[in-house]
Amino acid sequence: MYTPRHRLTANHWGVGIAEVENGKIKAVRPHPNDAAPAVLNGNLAGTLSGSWRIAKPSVRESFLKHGPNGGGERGAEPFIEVSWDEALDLVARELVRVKSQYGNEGIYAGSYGWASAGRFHHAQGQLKRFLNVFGGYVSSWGNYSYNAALILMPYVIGNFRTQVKNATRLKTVAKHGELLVMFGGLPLRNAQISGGGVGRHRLAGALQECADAGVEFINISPLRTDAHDALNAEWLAPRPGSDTAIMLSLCHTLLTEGLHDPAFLERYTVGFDKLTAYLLGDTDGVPKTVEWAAELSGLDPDRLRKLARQMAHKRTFVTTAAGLQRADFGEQPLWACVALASMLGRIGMPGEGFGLAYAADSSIGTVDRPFRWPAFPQGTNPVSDYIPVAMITEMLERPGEVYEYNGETRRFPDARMVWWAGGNPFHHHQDLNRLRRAFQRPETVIVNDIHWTGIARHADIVLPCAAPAERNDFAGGTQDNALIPMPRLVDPPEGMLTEYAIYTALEERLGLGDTFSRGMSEDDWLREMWSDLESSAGAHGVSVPAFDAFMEGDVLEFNDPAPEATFLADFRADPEAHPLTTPSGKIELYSEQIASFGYDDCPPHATFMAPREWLGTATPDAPLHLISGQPGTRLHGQQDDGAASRAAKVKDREPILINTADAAARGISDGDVVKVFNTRGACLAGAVVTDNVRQGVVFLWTGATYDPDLSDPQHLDRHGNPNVLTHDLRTSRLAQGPAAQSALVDLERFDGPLPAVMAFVPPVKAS
Ligand SMILES: Nc1nc2c(c(=O)[nH]1)N[C@H]1C(S)=C(S)[C@@H](COP(=O)(O)OP(=O)(O)OC[C@H]3O[C@@H](n4cnc5c(=O)[nH]c(N)nc54)[C@H](O)[C@@H]3O)O[C@H]1N2
Ligand SMILES: Nc1nc2c(c(=O)[nH]1)N[C@H]1C(S)=C(S)[C@@H](COP(=O)(O)OP(=O)(O)OC[C@H]3O[C@@H](n4cnc5c(=O)[nH]c(N)nc54)[C@H](O)[C@@H]3O)O[C@H]1N2
Ligand SMILES: [Mo]
Repeated sequence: MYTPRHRLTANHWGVGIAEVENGKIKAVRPHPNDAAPAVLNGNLAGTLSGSWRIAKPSVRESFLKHGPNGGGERGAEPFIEVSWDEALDLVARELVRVKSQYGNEGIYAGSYGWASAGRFHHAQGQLKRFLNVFGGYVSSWGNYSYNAALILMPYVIGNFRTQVKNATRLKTVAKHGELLVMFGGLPLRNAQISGGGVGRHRLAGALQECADAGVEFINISPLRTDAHDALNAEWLAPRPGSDTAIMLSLCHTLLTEGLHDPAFLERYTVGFDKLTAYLLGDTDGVPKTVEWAAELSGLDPDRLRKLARQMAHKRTFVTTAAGLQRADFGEQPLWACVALASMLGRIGMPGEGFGLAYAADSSIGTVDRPFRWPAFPQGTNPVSDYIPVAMITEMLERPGEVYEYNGETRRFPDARMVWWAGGNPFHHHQDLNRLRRAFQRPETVIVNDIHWTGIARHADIVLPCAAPAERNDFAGGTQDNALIPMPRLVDPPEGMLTEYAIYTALEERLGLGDTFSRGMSEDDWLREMWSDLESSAGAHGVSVPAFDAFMEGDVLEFNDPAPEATFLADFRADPEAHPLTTPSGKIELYSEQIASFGYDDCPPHATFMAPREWLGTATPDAPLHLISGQPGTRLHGQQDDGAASRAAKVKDREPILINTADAAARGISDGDVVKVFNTRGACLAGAVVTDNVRQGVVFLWTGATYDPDLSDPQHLDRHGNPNVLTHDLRTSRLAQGPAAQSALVDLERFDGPLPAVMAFVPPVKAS
């Protein structure tokens, strides 16, 4: 048995030290350097050897018997276990067939998802390199996290990824700031993760420094716990979806009370005149007063007026959570936040201005890496077609039809084969009943996964793969300053392959020579990637240990290249020498380019538009606003059978937060199972009755493994996946981002016989 010299384990949620006994991970202890280790590490023990693990390559019964178009229903049929030879022959046969009938444009492998940390064994990187040498695939663009920001911000203030890298460090807020106003809070729950890995968690410490320095906090969010207790934050609980109105009313107050900064607006922005006309109501007859915003948000108008004055008189930093833009017209709160900060005139000053998506990633606003980490090279994709990532259902429903996106008119590809590795659309996508129907359309669906997740259950061919703790790799977060050894801790279950081994076997079957593997072993690649790192570190005057020493050693930390970064400090110092990458080189409070697209769902300046579903349109049938934020006990749907994830469940169901008054009105007590429903779907969840959530709002975490009861007319999800309830409309035609947070539901106590959760029972036919 393989015994590593030490037992570091890493994933997107940080580093842990594993206790291994008899070839199994018994427990994961926090790394001593990490002051705020993630509870998510608690899921690892057990999840690799539990019943949920995919044991063998498996093929959907009708597909195995009759081939593609051979009938049966994806997601409803059992699987038959087959040998690796059989499974890989089938995959090779389907690849050749689809390519010869439809070309590589017939293969969709956008394959969105978080997969696992690890620079080499990255599921999407492996799949994409393989398909690139096979002639390419239709890809996806953007993400579910902050798609509206990715598309909108280049018009307003510049590339969003650059903003994240250069984000104002919270350290400077502690030093210079006085007031931190947080739209959507800064939940530590979310800051457990950083994409690609995180050496140590810094947000709690950084906020503590602010609190110790006397910074005041205001949490504007339907959920009180979006600011943790140590911050002593004032809690303002608006209706979800009303933030743009709130921000515009703050702008209106600054303007009418002469508290704005005309010199800043003149020098650094364009379009303030157009925004002014809108704020004053010249263009639509509605002045954006605090009374107007109070009506929409449910907040007190006097409190809003006072807030505008506080922000003008104190050194203020404003943050807007990514969750706010995962909603109808999600572009608007981002733009309104920039407008508000521009009117305050303090952008580019240490500890002031604004920041977006803080807490969505542990490292934003706390640290950055000094140079790029090495990556497994993906090569180039000969197929240029792609879809905006959240249009997966529409792509499957409407091949060949046109859609609008970011100023373009595009056509959906005709995907005959779908290949997913390292992501789970039956976790991340909205309106899962509709997705399920759309998923019947492709001829062939291939999925690589570790567990029997929703996507694996909707495949034809399932390729099980080795998990991170079962392979040699190293982690490095895209926004973090640490490289972390990930030595293989335990052997994979017998007969399990790594994805690299899968593609190497396919390359041979398909006669691709060694174009995928270059004839190299996994270890060869790791060493080559390490030597790339030695070069890039060397170019920065940094030396790194030799690969073997690194893998046997501890976390390697580098210095933050800009520990006191202030976003846009250069631009503020000299806007001519450091123009923004926007069309005008300035902050665009009005965008001529967006105006030229003529989208009524994304006007050319920050605009309040009532969400399609929100408390303002609530009906007796759907009176409650459903928020579905990130779960504190796992990453999305990953390791949902792990101890930390299971411990939070109520009678095996995902917990749903219900306000005390809403629960009382329905005769619901803490610990009851409830049925949550609307016209799109229904699920069971476990009631947590609390005053921490605003009245009229219910909060159901994402990530309970999809578990539909197909005998129920609404395909009742027994486990509590909020995406059976969310709508599948986009933020707007500009970004075509997901808008999960705009959904109305109702709920009732579930008094029927409680069905067992079947999510962790493999859908495999006994042989
Ligand atoms: N309602 C609602 N929906 C949401 C959101 C919301 O706020 N509300 N948030 C959205 C956001 S921000 C995001 S980013 C998405 C996240 O959506 P996803 O990233 O799709 O969610 P995960 O559960 O992380 O899916 C990763 C999958 O990869 C598998 N996996 C892990 N490691 C490996 C590996 O090495 N190889 C292979 N082949 N598979 C592996 C896991 O088993 C899991 O099935 O969800 C979105 N969905
Ligand atoms: N533990 C854990 N951490 C995670 C993840 C995970 O799955 N588990 N996922 C990671 C990923 S991929 C991402 S993208 C980030 C996402 O990070 P965020 O997008 O910041 O996270 P959310 O939880 O979706 O939203 C943050 C908060 O916004 C509030 N909110 C929702 N709607 C509104 C609104 O209309 N107005 C106001 N004012 N507030 C609102 C909610 O109360 C919610 O708690 O989290 C990351 N962190
Ligand atoms: Mo995300």
